[in-house]
Amino acid sequence: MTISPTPEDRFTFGLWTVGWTGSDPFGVPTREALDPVEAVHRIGDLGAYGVTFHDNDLVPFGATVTERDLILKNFRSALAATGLKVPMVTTNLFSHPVFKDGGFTSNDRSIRRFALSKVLRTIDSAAEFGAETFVMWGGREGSEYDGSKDLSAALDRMKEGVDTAAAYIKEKGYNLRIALEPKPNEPRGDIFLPTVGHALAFIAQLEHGDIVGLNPETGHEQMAGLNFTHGIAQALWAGKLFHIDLNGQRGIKYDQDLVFGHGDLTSAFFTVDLLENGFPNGGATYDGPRHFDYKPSRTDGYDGVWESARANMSTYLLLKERALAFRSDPLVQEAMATSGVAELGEPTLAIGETTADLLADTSAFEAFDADKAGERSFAFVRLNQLAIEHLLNAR
Ligand SMILES: [Mn+2]
Repeated sequence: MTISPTPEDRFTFGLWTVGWTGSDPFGVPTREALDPVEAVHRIGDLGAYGVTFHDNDLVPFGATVTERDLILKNFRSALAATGLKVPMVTTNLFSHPVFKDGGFTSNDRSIRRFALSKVLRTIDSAAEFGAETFVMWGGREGSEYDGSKDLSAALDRMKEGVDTAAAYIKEKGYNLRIALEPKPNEPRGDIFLPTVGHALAFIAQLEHGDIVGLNPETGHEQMAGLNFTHGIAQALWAGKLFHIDLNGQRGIKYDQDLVFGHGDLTSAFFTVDLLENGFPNGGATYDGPRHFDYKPSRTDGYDGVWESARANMSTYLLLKERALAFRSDPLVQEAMATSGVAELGEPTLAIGETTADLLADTSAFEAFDADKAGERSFAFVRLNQLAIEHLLNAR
């Protein structure tokens, strides 16, 4: 079964995804470079809603003003012809050798000033394209050797960089929010703000944290052995899921950037279940673009590039259909009730109940039969098997 996406599904792709030519630390590119104009037309034909980019995906590092203007003119024409939107823009602070020790946290102050200036210029560009999210992935912000960095100063400089960018957005009156993208390692041995949790704690320390949130990526959490669905759930709960990067990853290893669902499929099912159905007992929901940050395998030619772009969207829609069927199945609803899923939505204390009231409630303690309560079967395995059977379209 193939499901065809439409722009209403709000699927978006980075230019660097379908445009990845296959170069890796061990080999040269396996595909010719892709013109951004062709990329826009191709993903538009496949039913995508929008396209995203790093500044240098579009305008090469060091391009002249004339070159820049021509590239932007052609790109705008492609957007106009296809109707594709640009919901997110980001800055490349990692490819050029100048960023080998980071942008915001390089030990070299002149490089930090260059990086910050590059970010502010990209923010202007993002606003011109009508983007609502400005992603910051600090891939080079980190270290290999703990003695090479004053870690407190590095966090101060990271805070300075993000707060300065956020203050600039406010000063200009742009309709933009910043989304930090955590990653545990690669390319640096250890990257600062390695997980969703670290980033949320960092945002709480910012002066302009109100417009700073998260852009969690499936593979980045899974590289650290963490549960991606739990990560986006906590970001949602904190009101900080500003954007999302969907892809596939098979366990704790290098960043694979596989097609969404081609890694941990059960996890992908519950990710889509959360994004589409929300929390069982209500709460914050996500209504932003479904952005794919993947790499078409370097084993494949351009046939495989377009097949993989289509596969991301098709897999998402299949999982969406399966997740809707899962939640609407009366048997699943009964199993969820048996498992106490709704019960967790009830506050532990009654409305207006004090700690004194709780301590005075003998039924909660003195008369509470812990041994009996300990005998309850939560029947989580049955509930999960129902999820698996729905995932397999066996129900
Ligand atoms: Mn990745």
